[in-house]
Amino acid sequence: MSENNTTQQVTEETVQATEQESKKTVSASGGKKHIIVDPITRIEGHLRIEAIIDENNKIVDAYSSSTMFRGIETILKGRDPRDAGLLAMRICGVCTGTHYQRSIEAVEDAFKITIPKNARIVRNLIQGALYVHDHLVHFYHLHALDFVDVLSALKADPEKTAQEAVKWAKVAGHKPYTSAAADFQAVIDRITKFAKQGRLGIFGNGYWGNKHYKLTPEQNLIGVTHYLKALDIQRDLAKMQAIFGGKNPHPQSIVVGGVTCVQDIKNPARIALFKELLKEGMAFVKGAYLPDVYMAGTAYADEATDKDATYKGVGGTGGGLLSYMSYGDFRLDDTGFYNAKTLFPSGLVLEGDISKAFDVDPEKITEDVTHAWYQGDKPLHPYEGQTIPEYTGLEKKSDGYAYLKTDEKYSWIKSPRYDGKPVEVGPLARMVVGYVRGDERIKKYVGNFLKRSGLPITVLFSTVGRTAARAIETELMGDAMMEWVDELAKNAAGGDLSTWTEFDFDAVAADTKGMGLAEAPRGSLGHWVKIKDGKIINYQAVVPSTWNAGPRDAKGQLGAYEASLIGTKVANPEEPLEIIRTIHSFDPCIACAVHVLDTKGKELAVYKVDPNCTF
Ligand code: NFE
Ligand code: MG
Repeated sequence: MSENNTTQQVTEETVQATEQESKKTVSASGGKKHIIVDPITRIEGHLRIEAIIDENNKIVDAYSSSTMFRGIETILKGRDPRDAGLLAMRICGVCTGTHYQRSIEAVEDAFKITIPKNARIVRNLIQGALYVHDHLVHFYHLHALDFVDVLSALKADPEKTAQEAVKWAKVAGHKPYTSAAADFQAVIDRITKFAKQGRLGIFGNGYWGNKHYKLTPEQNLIGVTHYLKALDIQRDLAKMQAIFGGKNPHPQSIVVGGVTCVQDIKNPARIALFKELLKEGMAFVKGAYLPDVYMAGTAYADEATDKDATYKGVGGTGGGLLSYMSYGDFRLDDTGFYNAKTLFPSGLVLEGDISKAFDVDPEKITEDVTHAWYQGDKPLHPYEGQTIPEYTGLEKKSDGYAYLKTDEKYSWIKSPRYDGKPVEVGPLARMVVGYVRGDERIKKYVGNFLKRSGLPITVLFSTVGRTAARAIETELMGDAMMEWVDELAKNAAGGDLSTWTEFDFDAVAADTKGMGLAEAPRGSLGHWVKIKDGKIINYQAVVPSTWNAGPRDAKGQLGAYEASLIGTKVANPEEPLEIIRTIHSFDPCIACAVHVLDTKGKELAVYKVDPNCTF
C-alpha cells in the first residue's frame, strides 16, 4: 500500500471512529470501564485517549494515540539544506519559529557556523516572544476552562470579585490587571446575554456544573474576564514576533549563518515598539496570568498533593513519569551553540530524585516504533531514523465500536527514549532541571512561587504544578527579554550591525551532518540533518509532543501522557474532565508530533463552511 493510500484510509477510519465515540464514550466489561476521549479538543491536532477505570473510577491503564500521520521529514530529502528551515517550520502553525530555528541550527552545526551577536539576540527575542504568547494562549484559551466553570461565574458578586482579584495579585506580588467591579459586571452582562439566547458560543461545550470544578463564583468570574481580555493581549504578543521575524506565524528573517532583519536592528523605533508591546503584555502576565495561577493552584492544591492519585507515589494527580529532560536553550553569550551559557540549563532529573541532575548525551536519544504505525524492528538514533508508515488500524469489537489495538501498534506518534527511558519535557522539566542544576535565576522564580503559595516543591509534580511551571517560566522569560532588548539596542547603537556569518557551502556540503537541539515552548526539540553532495539525505525531527504524547515502547514503558493519567480518579466517567485537564496541562500539539501530508496533492477531506451560520 502506498503512503498516500495509508494516509487517506486512516483519515476516513478515524473520522468514523470519532463519530462513534462522540455518541458513546464509556463502555463496561468485567467491573472495569473503558473511557474514550476522541478527539481531545482545545489542542492543536488530533489526539485520542483511551483510559481503563476500576470499580472506584480510578484510572488503572491509559493509552495515548495520535490519529494523524506526519510526513514533513520525508519531503525534506533531496532538498538544499539552506531551504530546510522554511519547509521544516511548516510542521506546525503554533511553534513555527521554533522549528525554523532548530532546523537552521542543525544546518549551522553541520557547517560549524557561529552566528553574530545581533543574530543570537534577535533569535532569542523572536523565540522568547513566542513563549510568552504561546503560554498565555495555552493557559486562558486551551486550559483555563478545565478549572473555571463559566456558568458559575454568572452568580458572582462583582464587588467581591474585585476584592478577590486584588487579593490574588497581592499573593503573586504584582499590581492587579483588573480590579474594578464595573469591569466584572460588564462580563456578567455580556455572558448572561449570550446564555439567555442559548448561544454560549466559545463557551458552549463545557462540563459546566461538574462537581470537580472547585473555584468560587467570584474566582470563576475572574477567570472568564481574563480569558476574554487575553484574546486582545495575545494579538499584541503575536505582533512582537513579526517585528524581527517579518511575519507571524512562520517568520522569515532567519537564514543559515544569521538573520536578515538588519533594518529593524538599526531602527531604534522598531526596538522601542518591541519593548513597549512586551511591557504591556507583561503587565497582563504579572497582573492576571500569575495571580490566576496562584488562585487556581490554591483551589486545586489538594489534588497536587494527593499521593493516592500518582503513578510513582510522589507529587500529586497527573504527576506521571517524574523524569524530566531539557536540552537547554536561549544562548546568553557568543561562544557557540553548544558552548554558550543558556537561560534554561540542559540536563536530566530522573525518577523524581531532585538531589542530582545528569548531562544530556545526544547519542542516547532513540525512537522506538513498536507501538507506532511505522515499519521498524529496533530503536533508531535520529540520524538513522526512518519514517515508513505501516498502518494496522483499529479493532471493531462486538459492541460495534472501534478500539485501539493496544497490544500492537496504536499511534502515529513514535516513542522517543533517552537511554532507553521515557522522559517528560516542557516548562515543568525546564524549571525542575534548572532548579536542581542550581541556576540562580530559575531558583529565584521557582522559589518565589513556592514561598508565596506556601507549597513544597513536590507540588510541581502534578497537573496543577505543570500549569504553574509554565506561568513561572512566562514571567521569567518576559523579564529576561527586557534585558535582551536593551542589550540589542546597545550593541546596535555601538555600531555593531553584523547579522550574518559567511560560510563556504561547497567545501562542507559534500558530506556532513548536524543537529539543532534546544527547546520549544512544549519542551525539548531536536532536528537532525545528514547532507551529501549538497543535498539532504536524511532528516528527522523529534519534537516535544512526541516525547510527551508517544505510546508505549518495546519494553512496555508508558509515555508521559499515559503515565500522568494512572491513579487519577474520574468523578463522572461520562464527563472525563480530569483526563482532559491533565492532558491539557502538557499543552499538546499533535500537528507537531505528526503532520498530515499528501505528497501527490490528493484530497484528504472536504470541509463545507455555512455562510449563514450565526454563532
Ligand atoms: Ni506544534 Fe511544538 C512546541 C514543537 S510541539 S507546537 O512547543 O516543537 O511538540
Ligand atoms: Mg520525527
